[in-house]
Amino acid sequence: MQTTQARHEEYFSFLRSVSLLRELPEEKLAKIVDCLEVDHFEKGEYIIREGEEGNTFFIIAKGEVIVTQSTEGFPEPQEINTLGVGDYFGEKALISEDVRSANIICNENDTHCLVVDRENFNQMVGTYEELQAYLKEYVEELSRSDERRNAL
Ligand code: WNU
Repeated sequence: MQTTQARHEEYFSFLRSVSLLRELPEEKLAKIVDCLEVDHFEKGEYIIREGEEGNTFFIIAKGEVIVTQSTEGFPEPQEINTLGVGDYFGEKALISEDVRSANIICNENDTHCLVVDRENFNQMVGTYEELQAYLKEYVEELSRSDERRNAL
């Protein structure tokens, strides 16, 4: 069995490699490792459904997901993005204080996501102005691209 210490080190160095978190001070990153949960998904499983309330932020540690969204003029949600290891999602509902704006569907068996709840996300982002500004800007950009493709 893997020790807690080994698990901690593994996720710590992984989170260091996530571009969004690269600049976070060591103690912050260590705190995130302490409070994150790991969720496993199989291909076809919905990790997030658009329109639902959401209180969690995800970082992909293994596998792949696709992003789909309901769009005017199409009977089925349209595929708009693919995310892999080191990518993250779910920040928009937390930052815009809105419901989930897209579906996230697991696209590979045994996909692992690191999950951070709202409280810890706010602690991670809130005390770090650059990160907050970056994410805010990004989320606004997502809203603009939603409008361009006539998301419902
Ligand atoms: C998109 N429009 C919308 C993605 C992930 C992170 C970044 C792109 Cl920084 P949520 C659904 C999630 C949403 C985003 C993610 O889906 N998403 C998008 C789009 O074009 N959402 N509205 N592309 S992948 C992605 C940039 O994370 O957060 O909580 O749940 O609304």
